Amino acid sequence: MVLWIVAALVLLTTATISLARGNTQWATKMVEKSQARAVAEGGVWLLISEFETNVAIKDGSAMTYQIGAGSVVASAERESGRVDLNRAKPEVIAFLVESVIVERTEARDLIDAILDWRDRDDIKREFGAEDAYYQQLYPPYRAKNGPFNAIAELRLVRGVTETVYQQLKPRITVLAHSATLDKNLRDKEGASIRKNTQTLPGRTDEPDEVDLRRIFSTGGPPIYRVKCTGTVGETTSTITAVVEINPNEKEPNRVLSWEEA
Ligand SMILES: [Ca+2]
Repeated sequence: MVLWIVAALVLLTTATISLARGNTQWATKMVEKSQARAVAEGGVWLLISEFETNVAIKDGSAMTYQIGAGSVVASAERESGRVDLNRAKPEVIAFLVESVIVERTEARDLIDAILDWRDRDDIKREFGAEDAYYQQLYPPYRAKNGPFNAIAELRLVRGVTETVYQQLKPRITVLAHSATLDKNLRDKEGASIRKNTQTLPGRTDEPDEVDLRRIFSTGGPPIYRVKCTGTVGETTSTITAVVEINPNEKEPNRVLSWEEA
C-alpha cells in the first residue's frame, strides 16, 4: 500500500515536473515572440530614420539590422507604385485590369464593375454591375457605392475570382492617395505595375494604344510600405506598415496602416 502511494506520488511529481518544463518552454516562446515583435518594430523606425540618407532603401533593397538579441530584415516599397482603388482614374483602373486579364471582354466587364462598385450612383455602366446584379446573389448584398475600405473588398466585385484577386493583390492599395502611378517606377525592374498587354501570351487582338503619360506621373505624397521581419532565437514576427514619410524632419511621419503577423 505504502509502495503504491509512493509510486503514485513519484508519477504525480514526474507529471508536475514535465508540466512545469512544458510551461517554461511555452513561456520562453512567448518571451521570444514579444522580443521578435519588438525587434520588428525597431526595424520599422530604424529604416525610416535612415530613409533620407540611404539611397539603397529608396531603391527597395533589403536592409539587415542587429537589434539587441535579435535581427531584422527590413525593406520599403513605394506605395504609389500600386493602383489606388479609390483614387485611380478610370484609365489607370483599365491599365491595372488589362495587366492581369488577357481576355478582352472579361477585362472590359471587370473595369466597369470596379468603377460601378465605387461610384456613388446606382446607374449601371454598359458592362458594369450595380445593386440589381449583387442582389440576385446568394446571399444578396449591395454594391458599395463608396470608397473601398480595404483591398480585400475587391473580392466582392463581380468578376473577381480568387485567381484574379491574387494577381491583383500586390498591385493595389487604398492608401497611395494618388490618381496615377509613380512615374519613377515606370521603367524600373520590379515595378509592381507594368504595361504587359502587348506581351501577354494568348492575346490575339491588338491592344488599345495607351497614353502612358496619363497613367504615370510625378506627384502624390511620399508614401512607403515598410516590411520588417524580426527574428529572436527561432521565432519571427513580421510588421507591415504603410507610412507617409515626411522629408522635413520637423514634421512627424504619418502611419496609415499597421499590420502584424
Ligand atoms: Ca455604383
